[in-house]
Amino acid sequence: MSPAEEARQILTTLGVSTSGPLESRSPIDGQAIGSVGPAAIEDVAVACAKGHEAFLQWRKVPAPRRGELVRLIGEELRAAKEPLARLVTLEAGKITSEGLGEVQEMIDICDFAVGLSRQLYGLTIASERPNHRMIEQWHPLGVVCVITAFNFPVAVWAWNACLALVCGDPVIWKPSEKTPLTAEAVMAIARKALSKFGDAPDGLLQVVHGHRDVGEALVDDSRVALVSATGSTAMGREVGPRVARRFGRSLLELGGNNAMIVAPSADLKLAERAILFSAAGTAGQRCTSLRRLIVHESVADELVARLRGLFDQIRIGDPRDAGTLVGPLIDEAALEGMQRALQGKAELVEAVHGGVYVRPAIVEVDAQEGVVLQETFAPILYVLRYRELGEALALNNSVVQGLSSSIFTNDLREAELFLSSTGSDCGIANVNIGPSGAEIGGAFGGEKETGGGRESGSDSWRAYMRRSTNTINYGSDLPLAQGVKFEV
Ligand code: UN1
Repeated sequence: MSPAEEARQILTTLGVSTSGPLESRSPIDGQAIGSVGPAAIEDVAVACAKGHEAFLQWRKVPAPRRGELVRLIGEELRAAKEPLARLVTLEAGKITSEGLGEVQEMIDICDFAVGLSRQLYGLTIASERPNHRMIEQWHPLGVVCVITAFNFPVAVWAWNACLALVCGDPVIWKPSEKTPLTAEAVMAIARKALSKFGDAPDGLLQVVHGHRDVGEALVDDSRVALVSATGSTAMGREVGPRVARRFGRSLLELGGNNAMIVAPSADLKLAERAILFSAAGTAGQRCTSLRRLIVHESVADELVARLRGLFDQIRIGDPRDAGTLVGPLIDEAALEGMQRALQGKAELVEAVHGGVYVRPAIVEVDAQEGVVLQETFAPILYVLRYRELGEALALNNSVVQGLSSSIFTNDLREAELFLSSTGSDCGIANVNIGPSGAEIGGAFGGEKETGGGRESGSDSWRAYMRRSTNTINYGSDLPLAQGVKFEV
C-alpha cells in the first residue's frame, strides 16, 4: 500500500480529518500523505489566551485528579498504539519496531506521571526561630509551550505534556512542520481521554502548526511560562535568549555528539550490537545517536573490521518491511547534510520508492576536528583510536555538546572513573550499553550546548512547577531571623 493510502486509513481509524496548505510528506516515498492548516500569528495569541484561561481552572484541580486525566490518556494510547506507531513510521520513517517503541515511551511516561501526581513532594525545613516552621511547596507554573522535532514526533510531547498536566499546567504544542499528522493523531487520542475525564477546561491541550514565525510568537508570549524546546543547538540559541529576555523559563534539549569508548577489556560482541543500534538505528537521526567511537588501539582493527561487515549487511529500505533496520532519511536536506560531512561520498541505496535511503557510514579519522566536532543528523560513525584512558576521556569531553556517552569495559576502575566527576561531562553516561535508547524513568538531557534541560523522569517535574517557600509562626513572639532587633 502506498504511504498516502495507508495514512488515510489510519487517520480515518483515529478520527482525524485535516486539510490545509501545510503538507506532510512521507520520507518513505517523498509523497504527500496529508496536510494541515498552519496557524496565523493571531491564532497563537488566541491559543495563549485560551491556555491561560485553562490554567486558572486546572491549577485548582487536585493533582491526583489531574493524574486521572493522564491515566486516561495512557489507556487511549494503549488502545491506539498500533495505528499511531504506523503513522509515526509513515511520517518520520522509523522502522515498525521503533515506531511501536516510541508510542510505548508515551505510555511509560503516562504511568510515571500518574504515580507522580501523588508525589509532588515539598520539604519541611528546620527553622532557626522558636515556634516557627518552614516549608517548601510546589505550585502549578502556567502555560507550557512544547516545541518538538521530527525524529521523536510524539514521545517528546508526551514526556512534557504528561508532567505538565499533573503539575497543573496546560500545554500548547508546536510540532515539527515535517510531522504534523502524528501530532493531530495524538490530539485526537487525547480528546477521547478528555471527554472521558469530563470536566477538563477547554484549551488544556492545544496544538498549533506552522513554521518559524509561529514558534517565535509562542516563545515571545508572556503568557507562556515555560518553553520546552527540542531541536538543534542553533534553534536553542535563538529560543533561550528570547525567553530569557522576558524572564520566562526555558527547558532546552538540543544537539548531541555522543561518543562511546571501547576499552581493551570490553565484551566486543556486546559492543558491536550496541554500536549497530545506536549509530545506525533511526538512520542516525536521534539526538542520542552514537557519532564518535573512541576505541583502544589494541582492539580497534578487529572491531572496525567486524563493524564494517555488519554495516554492509544492514537491510535498508521501506521501514514497514519486516527485516528492515534502517529506513529513509527525513528529506533531501538531511542527505545534503550527510554529503557535506562525507564530501559527497555517502552511499545512496537505490531509492526504493523515491525516498532518500543511505547506507550508514564508518569513517576512520586521525584527529577530532572539523566535521567530527559537529552534529550531522545522519548515520555517520567516526572512529578514533586511543592509547590511555585519559586520552579517551579527553576526546569524549572535548566537543561543545554534552548529551550522552558510554563506555564498554569490564574493568571496574575504568567504569567508575568514567561515571565520576572527572569522567564523562555529559548528562547521560552509560556503562556497557550504548548512548541512545534511554528509559523514561531517568532525567533526560545534557550539558553545554545541549542546553542543560532535563525532561522525563527523576525530579524533572520541578521544571514545570513554581516553588513557594513558606515560614509559619505559631508562637506569640516575633523573633527576627539572624537575631536582628527592630523594636520601638
Ligand atoms: C531524541 O532523539 O530527541 O534516548 C530523544 C533515546 C530516546 C529519546 C531520544 N529515548 O534515544
